[in-house]
Amino acid sequence: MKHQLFGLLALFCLSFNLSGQEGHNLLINAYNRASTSLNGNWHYIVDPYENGYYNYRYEPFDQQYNPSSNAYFTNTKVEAPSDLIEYDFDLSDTIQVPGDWNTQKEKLYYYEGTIWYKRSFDYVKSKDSNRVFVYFGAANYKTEVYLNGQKLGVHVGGFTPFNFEVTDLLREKDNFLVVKVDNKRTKEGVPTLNTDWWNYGGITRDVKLIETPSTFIRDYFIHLDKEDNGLIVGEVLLEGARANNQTVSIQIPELKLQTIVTTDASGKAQFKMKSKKISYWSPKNPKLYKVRLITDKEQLQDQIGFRSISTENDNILLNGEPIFLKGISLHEESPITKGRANTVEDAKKVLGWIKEMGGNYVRLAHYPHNEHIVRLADEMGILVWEENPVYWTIQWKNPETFNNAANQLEEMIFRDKNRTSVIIWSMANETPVSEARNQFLSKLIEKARSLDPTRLISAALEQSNSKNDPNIKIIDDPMAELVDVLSFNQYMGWYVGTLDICKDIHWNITQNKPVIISEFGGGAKQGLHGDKSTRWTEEYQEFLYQENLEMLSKIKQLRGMSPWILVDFRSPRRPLPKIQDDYNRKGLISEDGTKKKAFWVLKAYYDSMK
Ligand code: GCB
Repeated sequence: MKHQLFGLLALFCLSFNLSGQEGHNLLINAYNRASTSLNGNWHYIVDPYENGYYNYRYEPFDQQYNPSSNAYFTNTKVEAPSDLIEYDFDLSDTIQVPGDWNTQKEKLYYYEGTIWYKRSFDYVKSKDSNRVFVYFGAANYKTEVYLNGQKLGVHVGGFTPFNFEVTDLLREKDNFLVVKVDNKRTKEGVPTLNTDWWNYGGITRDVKLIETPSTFIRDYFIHLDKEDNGLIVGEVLLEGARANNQTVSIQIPELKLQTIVTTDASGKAQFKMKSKKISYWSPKNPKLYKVRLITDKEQLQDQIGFRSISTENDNILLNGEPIFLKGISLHEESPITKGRANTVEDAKKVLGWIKEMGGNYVRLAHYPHNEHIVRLADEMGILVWEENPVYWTIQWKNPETFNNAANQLEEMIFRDKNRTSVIIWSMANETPVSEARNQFLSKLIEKARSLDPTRLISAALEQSNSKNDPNIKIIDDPMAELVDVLSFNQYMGWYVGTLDICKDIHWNITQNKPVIISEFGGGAKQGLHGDKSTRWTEEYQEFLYQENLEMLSKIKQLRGMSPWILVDFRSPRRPLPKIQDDYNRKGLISEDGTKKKAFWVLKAYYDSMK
């Protein structure tokens, strides 16, 4: 009976999930679909005054019935010698897509504003009745997309994918895709004006055309049942004129599993498959299974692992066993190009360092990173914390800001819900407690749980001093009640006092939950040596790690950590010449890939836990 009830509950949750995601039309598993890459050199025009977007009365061209030929998205060409057109994409410089503009062109290093991109292409569909979508892995921050002079839509948010259908606009020859990307920071944005990372602009991830049948698999979510780890459960959603009453076959050949389901009136179907032979995914056994979804028109393949993740009192349980998360934080910066990362090679390098350090866990801070790294974490057996860019001081009372944050959260969960390595969705980082903020975050948590009831929820919170003794730290943030894992950042010996204070600090954590220290650390310029009380030396940072690890080990609920940070990263808040030179120096590895002394301290700590 209990089992049946859970089954019913699970079904309810599943259908709730799908209806919760009808707001956007993202395609699941864009990574493995039949597609044509539009990566490469695109022409670009730098437009700080948004001259190609607004007329001289500051009215947007794309909202006018007959837009002027000076509207850049029309890509108008001079035809007669007397024509006045003040731009020409094809005579303009080119830039690599994907890629941030700041590190590709010296004059764009500090640029924040609009850049227009244009790429022309021919395209012949493999079947006349097929549909085509243009898919962007990400562009920072606000993107307006036009094909052949028609607006496809707008996307807001710098780190999540979006796609638009182009079936009716596409022609076989001479298509032109024009993309306006604006990375100006705004007060109401997510993130807002103030961050501690470089505001890399541009089309920073892959662009491609995805071709699907007229009715196609738009979404699926496949995972281990929360209650019964011998059961693989899932849901699938078809979209198109013939989405209802269609059969979908789901197969996991290696487990000899196959089930055939029929979609309901809204194109959805749920399924269950039982197996006694599942080899559960874990850092020691990063086993992925080929999963196939087949309709009469389409076949999609994915690689999915099966594991359970839960908490029990102050433990984190992976496949029912307590685990300690030996981690590190990471920004999405390439150790190879030193701009925004977006390649498998970038991901291999940084995740390789984490393995070398004895780690099993990464905090992808402070926004969703590219899909390569999450898929590689699946393969390499590295557990992942993914984070929504709600950072510091968002406009908590602004409903538009909330919708934006909720939308980015939804897109992150949508893209990665089938990635086994992802165990924690983080709602926010270091946000100051207030009634409005509490409501904002509570609503995000509710949303995340409805979209994905299978993973843990957290947020990097802040700590406070206890009333009687400033050396006793507590977590009195009301969000502590709502999260599954209690995480907080602390900077003893760097922003708070010097290193001698670590001996006196204690935490009095009253919540019966596992604790992850989401950040601690301090800066060191690689190659700078001195005594351990001299800031910026490798010795100071080394000592800071020794003292902090000893101090934090006394927290009895400590179940993991992601010190700040694996690699030095660019930040305009860090101008100190000769030391910082635009880099936050809290990395254990310099931007050139050289390890600092503290790397070995953390490695020794993690190795000692084997
Ligand atoms: C923090 C932030 C992180 C900063 C770091 C620092 O608490 O969460 O984004 O980069 O401190 O280095 O100050």
